[in-house]
Amino acid sequence: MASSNSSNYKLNAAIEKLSCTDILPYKLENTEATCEFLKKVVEVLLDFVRSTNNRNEKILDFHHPEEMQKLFDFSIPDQGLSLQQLIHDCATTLKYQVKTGHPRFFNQLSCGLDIISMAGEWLTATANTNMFTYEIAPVFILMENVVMTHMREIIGPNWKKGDSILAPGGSISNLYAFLAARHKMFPNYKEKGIATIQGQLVMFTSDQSHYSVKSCASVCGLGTDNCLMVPSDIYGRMIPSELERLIIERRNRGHIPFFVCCTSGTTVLGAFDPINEIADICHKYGLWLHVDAAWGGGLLLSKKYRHPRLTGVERADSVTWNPHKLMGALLQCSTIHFKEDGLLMSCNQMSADYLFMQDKLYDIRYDTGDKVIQCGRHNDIFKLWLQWRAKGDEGFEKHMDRLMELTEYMVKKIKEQPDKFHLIMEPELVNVSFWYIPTRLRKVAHSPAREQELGKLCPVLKARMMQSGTLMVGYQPDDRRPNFFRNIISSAAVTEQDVDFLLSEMDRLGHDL
Ligand code: HLD
Repeated sequence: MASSNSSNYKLNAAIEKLSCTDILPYKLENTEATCEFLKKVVEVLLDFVRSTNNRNEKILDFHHPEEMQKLFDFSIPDQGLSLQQLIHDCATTLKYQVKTGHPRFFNQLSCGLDIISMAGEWLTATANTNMFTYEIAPVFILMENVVMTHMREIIGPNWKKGDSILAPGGSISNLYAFLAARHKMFPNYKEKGIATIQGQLVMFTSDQSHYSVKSCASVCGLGTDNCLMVPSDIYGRMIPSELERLIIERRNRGHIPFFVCCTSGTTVLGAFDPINEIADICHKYGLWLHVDAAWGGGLLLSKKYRHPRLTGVERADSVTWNPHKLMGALLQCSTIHFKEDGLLMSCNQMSADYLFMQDKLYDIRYDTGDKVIQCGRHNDIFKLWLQWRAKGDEGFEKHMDRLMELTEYMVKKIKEQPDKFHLIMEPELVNVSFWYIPTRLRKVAHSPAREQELGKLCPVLKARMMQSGTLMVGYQPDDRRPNFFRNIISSAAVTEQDVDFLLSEMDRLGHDL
């Protein structure tokens, strides 16, 4: 493949020695040379796309950091390098990059390389604008409006008039929910600060939730001890009676419970907390309900799988939903939605008068920049809008259903080979949790001691996967068990044959452990 032989990418002799100041925007007469350079970059990218989709290619060419530092010239030179050298640098960078869109990459919640969304990202890079004002991003701002409204309507009919924003990742989306909730309860906090709250604020999330929820407590001055980790059941779902018990306990201590995060799709087990029961408790005690559906939100698009998992989501006050996960939009693409309009603005607005002038040519409600605590905002909407245009709602629904079907297929195959694989539980989402059983442990009855032994093998088998470059599946421990594998099917590239390959490759690499 060309991608593994970067010397193939030869610029023609007339331009190979040129430098960045010989092309646009410096030398208009070299517009053609500029295009030749860019076409060569695109050639490098297209080869990466080809090899990402080629099952005969490895997912990665693993090297330890010290070795990689020798293989790759990372240095910043005194004198600028030639265009030819830059092309070579691009090719070498991709040569050592993990192909996260490879059909055998099952390692992360965001896997895959959606071609339309990638095309969108290329356009976004070329347009190179900031999303804070309509003035410099008119088309993108209107697209954001349309797509965010569409997503809110999918959450629930009573959400249409709400508000949303794209944020840099699910963690920051959760932080926006926290800030809006505190602002709603204590509107003076923004100006008067911590002294305005006469007591200790406390928040609640399940012990399986994303660590970013706890991080809000630290970043926003509550302290992590005031983010209560509500126990979950054996499937990883928050136990509502435990939530209520903890709320009462803290109220009795004079604390101020104000925020509950309900997780729709936990990172490890893919569990869905029971939204309706949690919403009842929030209603009873007057607490803000945030649904962190960063991972599971994609299932809102599926009639078949939405219920019962996300039933009741329309009762939330805010919802995090990351299209860069199940929906396969390119990284990153994370959204946070509010049922009530106006909160984001009143909570975060600072009215910087050099940017958000009130006397502009156009309707300044289209300037979104003052709704956020960031200033600059990357354009994450175009790639999602273009992808949604390509698929339609129907295409996304089929995509969600397909990922779930493939997961069901994987579970079936695991159950057919009980000597080699131990399924930990029936998944609710595309997370499949299991142990691989090597030959020597196949005749040993399952017990906590065997689990410990199987747990020890996970890092060894994962290391073999990375060294062979043929497969990537994640592993981790949790509160109830030692290391186990967590397989994620969230890439449109995956087929039943890839699932078969995954299981047989684990056995090939691990049978003698
Ligand atoms: O927080 C996480 C985000 C992602 C992702 O966007 O791919 C956790 C994980 O992935 C993960 O794979 O555990």
